Amino acid sequence: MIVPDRIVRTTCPYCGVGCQMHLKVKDEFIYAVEAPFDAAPNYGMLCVKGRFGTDYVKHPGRVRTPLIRVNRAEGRSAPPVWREASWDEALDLCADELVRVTREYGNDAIASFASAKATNEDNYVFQKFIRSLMGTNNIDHCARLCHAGSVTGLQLSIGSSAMSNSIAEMENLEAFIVTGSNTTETHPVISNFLKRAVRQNGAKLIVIDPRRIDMTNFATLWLRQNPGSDVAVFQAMAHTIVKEELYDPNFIAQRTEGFNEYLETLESFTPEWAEEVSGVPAESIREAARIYANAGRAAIYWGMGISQSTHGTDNTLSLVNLALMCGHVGRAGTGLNPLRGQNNVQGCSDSGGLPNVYTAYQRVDDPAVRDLFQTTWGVPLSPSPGLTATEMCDACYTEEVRAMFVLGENPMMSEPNQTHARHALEKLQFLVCQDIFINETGEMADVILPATSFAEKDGTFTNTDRRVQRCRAAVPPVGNSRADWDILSDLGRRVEARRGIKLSAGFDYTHPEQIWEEMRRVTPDFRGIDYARLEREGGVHWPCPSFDHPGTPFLFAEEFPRGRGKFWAVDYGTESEQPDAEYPYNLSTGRVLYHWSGSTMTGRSRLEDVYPEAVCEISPDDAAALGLVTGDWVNVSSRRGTITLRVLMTGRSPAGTIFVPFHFAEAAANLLTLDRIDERAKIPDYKNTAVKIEKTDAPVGLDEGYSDHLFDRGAIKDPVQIH
Ligand SMILES: Nc1nc2c(c(=O)[nH]1)N[C@H]1C(S)=C(S)[C@@H](COP(=O)(O)OP(=O)(O)OC[C@H]3O[C@@H](n4cnc5c(=O)[nH]c(N)nc54)[C@H](O)[C@@H]3O)O[C@H]1N2
Ligand SMILES: Nc1nc2c(c(=O)[nH]1)N[C@H]1C(S)=C(S)[C@@H](COP(=O)(O)OP(=O)(O)OC[C@H]3O[C@@H](n4cnc5c(=O)[nH]c(N)nc54)[C@H](O)[C@@H]3O)O[C@H]1N2
Ligand code: SF4
Ligand SMILES: [Mo]
Repeated sequence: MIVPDRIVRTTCPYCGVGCQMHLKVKDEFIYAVEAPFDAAPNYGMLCVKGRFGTDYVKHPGRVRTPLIRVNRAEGRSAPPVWREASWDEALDLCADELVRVTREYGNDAIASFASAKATNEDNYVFQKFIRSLMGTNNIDHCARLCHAGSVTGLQLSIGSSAMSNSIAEMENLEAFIVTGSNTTETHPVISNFLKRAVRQNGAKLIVIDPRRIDMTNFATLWLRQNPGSDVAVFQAMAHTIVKEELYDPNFIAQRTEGFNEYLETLESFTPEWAEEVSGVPAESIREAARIYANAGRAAIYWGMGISQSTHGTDNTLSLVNLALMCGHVGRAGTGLNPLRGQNNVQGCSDSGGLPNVYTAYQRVDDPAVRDLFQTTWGVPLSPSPGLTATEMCDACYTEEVRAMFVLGENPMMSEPNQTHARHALEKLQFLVCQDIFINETGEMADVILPATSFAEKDGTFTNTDRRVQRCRAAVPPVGNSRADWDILSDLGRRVEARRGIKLSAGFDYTHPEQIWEEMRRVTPDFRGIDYARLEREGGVHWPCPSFDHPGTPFLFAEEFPRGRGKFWAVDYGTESEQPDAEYPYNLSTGRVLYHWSGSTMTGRSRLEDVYPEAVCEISPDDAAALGLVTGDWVNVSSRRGTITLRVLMTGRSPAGTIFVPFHFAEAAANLLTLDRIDERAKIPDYKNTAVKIEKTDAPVGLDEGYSDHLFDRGAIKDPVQIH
């Protein structure tokens, strides 16, 4: 029995649930991870990633010292040759190059990705660096590829995009919809609360998803719509609610606007019409509408199946319309809940990692707000919103952007149409990546700045229900790595010197708590949260304007940030790439339980042994038509590229649609996807790509049998059951 040297309470570095964990440390090594039973939000539960997936912290591949590329002349896509450098040399090079680019091409020639993996404090310092010293608002992060469709829809209709209700309310739900969220695999601990609501409290669950995901096993009703046909289903539900007068006239009168205009646009969206478009029987649509509308309290939870679409904004608006007409928002057990993905994607946005806003969504183009930040920091700031992540990629290609700073992200795995993204980044004059590993984007960089991981630094993360929680150092940094905020502060001081300026609140931080205190000063919504309170209470839900305020587990009790909730007319239509004679199948991409995004972290953990290889999930009918069985190798091709991987026959996939996780560099789904975007949200469509499938031979030199447990030849499997 090992006796730990210490047990450190911290927050999981993977998903937005924000599970509290105890890291058990012996000889500066995390040998076990457990969860406190008495602490929200997870009350003792952890999923496989939290419990077994944090060993990447000590992986030999961690970057231990700054690296400078020596074979620049060969181009960014040549395999990198690095030399080790001192912090002074690496940071001076970054400062020189970034300042040079602003002088030669203007401030907006700099673009940057903030990090949904780094802390609030890290991201605050980063956006302050970009805005105050680079003079541009060109900062964005993976939220653009994620909940941008949800955010845009929610902003238009209610003026706020955060999840409106808390995790704690989930167990007591009466009825709820889960749509476009494979909750069991992507928010596993939340899925347990949702399943408990069904099993223990008899809550009614409606799952609306083209794939037979695990949540369907708990559903009262499962609507299996054709991919991309959500608007038709939700509008037809609204049609039913209106025709059967199931709506809430008081809520509509007191809290909303535009209902009558909306009604006029709804006439043609009958359930029978929706059945033709979506394949969901009209009667099931009516039943779903009745369950949702008749419940005293009903909530909606959604994920990427709604947001990541060329009509992600419309998908969201049509969900919001349902909640507004039934009055299912603003009370416990109701709400509009986009489940946030990354551990700190909520926090990165809250800390100003977006092109149009400073902390807590205070707009850069609002003179009063800008004045506050100019006065605090002591430097003039740009009033024009910056480029979004997807626009940055194009701007690199057209050479409007010449230098890029990537903090803890991996666009070379996560952006759509990878070949285009590669060509774009190849054109940069200077690329710096600050990460704990050299990921696929780092391989193209000029400089790598080694950051410490979550287990080696202090700070705060904000989870999906807006709960600010502490991240605490448990083990010393590997090699010469430094905390993100510390590296960025050092760089900030060097750029100040080069520009001959000194900010009034500059970059002299010695502890993240000082950064949080500055954030608090400029952000009314955070004023009631400080480190001492987080120590006492474990976590606080923002908005929290003062120390005697309890925090806000559910939003919009009195009114919406935009005043009244607005009904929006939505049209059914799609810009998605549709299957045709040449590319007859639809490719849907997404996640599996055991891996994280580009698998930079999980691929360097024990989880890699469980799930070492990409799979192409295909329905047994499609497999039969193509003469395939589980374990066969196929080439999957779109108009943009080809990947080679093995087939897994499963009843999860609907006929005509295959599913490939985007985690694996050797069969990168984003070589196939298309960079066409939703015009309002600028989000790409990761769920619809036209592809063809051809049987092929096993790649030469493959280590035979290393992942046979995934591919039980010929079997029809449920991938959740793979161990
Ligand atoms: N294990 C693991 N967990 C993760 C992550 C990870 O990489 N690995 N990433 C995190 C991040 S960043 C995020 S954003 C979340 C994402 O969490 P999810 O949104 O749950 O993740 P996806 O795998 O993209 O699943 C999207 C769901 O949408 C469904 N879908 C596909 N097409 C359609 C459609 O047309 N309409 C509807 N309604 N549904 C559709 C898919 O069948 C799937 O069930 O997960 C987070 N959690
Ligand atoms: N085909 C397809 N593509 C997708 C999606 C999809 O569903 N399908 N989903 C999209 C979505 S929702 C998202 S959110 C994006 C995710 O895309 P990204 O955010 O680009 O992906 P990650 O792999 O999570 O990148 C996190 C990086 O942070 C590093 N890191 C971890 N901890 C730290 C730290 O403390 N400090 C620093 N500096 N670095 C750290 C990791 O090593 C890793 O390199 O992918 C998008 N792309
Ligand atoms: S559910 Fe999310 S936060 Fe909790 S242990 Fe799993 S990955 Fe970590
Ligand atoms: Mo995400």
